[in-house]
Amino acid sequence: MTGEYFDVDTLSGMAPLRVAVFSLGSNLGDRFEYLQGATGALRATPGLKITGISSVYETSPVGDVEQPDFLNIVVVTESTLPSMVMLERALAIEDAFNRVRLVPRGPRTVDVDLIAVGDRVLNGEQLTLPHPRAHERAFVLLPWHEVEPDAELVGHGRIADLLAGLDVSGVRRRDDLRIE
Ligand code: PH2
Ligand code: MG
Ligand code: MG
Repeated sequence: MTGEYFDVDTLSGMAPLRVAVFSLGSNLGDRFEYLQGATGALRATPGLKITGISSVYETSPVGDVEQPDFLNIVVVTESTLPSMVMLERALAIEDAFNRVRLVPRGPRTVDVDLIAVGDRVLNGEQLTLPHPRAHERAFVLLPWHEVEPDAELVGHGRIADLLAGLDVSGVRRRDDLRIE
């Protein structure tokens, strides 16, 4: 057993209620429907309560892979679930929506990334918290900031301050779309 599976409060032994932040992205097929479906699957997760969903953003692809634009959203939740259980749920949702992994960081029907779980810091084999690239990704921070303007990304400070140093021109709000 690794430490990844144990994130109970060491003092009380109880599972703490924490804010867990997910970033969802799609750039293949019916992108909006994939985001809607994956959000519905998060909503149907026992022990996970959605407290906020960002607007939908049309975003230029970040990284070296040439690929179509993404739709991205951020879903903010509250949960007492261990982070690894949330990760496993995210991966199961990707599988359920026919995620295929042809190119690393390449096009996908739906990507469900666990960005942060409270102030948990973890460098596990399967899970790194917070997400190792979240602090430099406007397509994560801008939607997150819309839902939680005062949020902090543990180890990196306030997301508002992080955003001030980023180019956000590739992240465009789609006011014609809304995830339920
Ligand atoms: N995801 C990636 C790589 N690049 N670019 C945008 N705009 N949105 C994403 O969700 C995204 C990306 C790997 O997961
Ligand atoms: Mg990703
Ligand atoms: Mg991913």
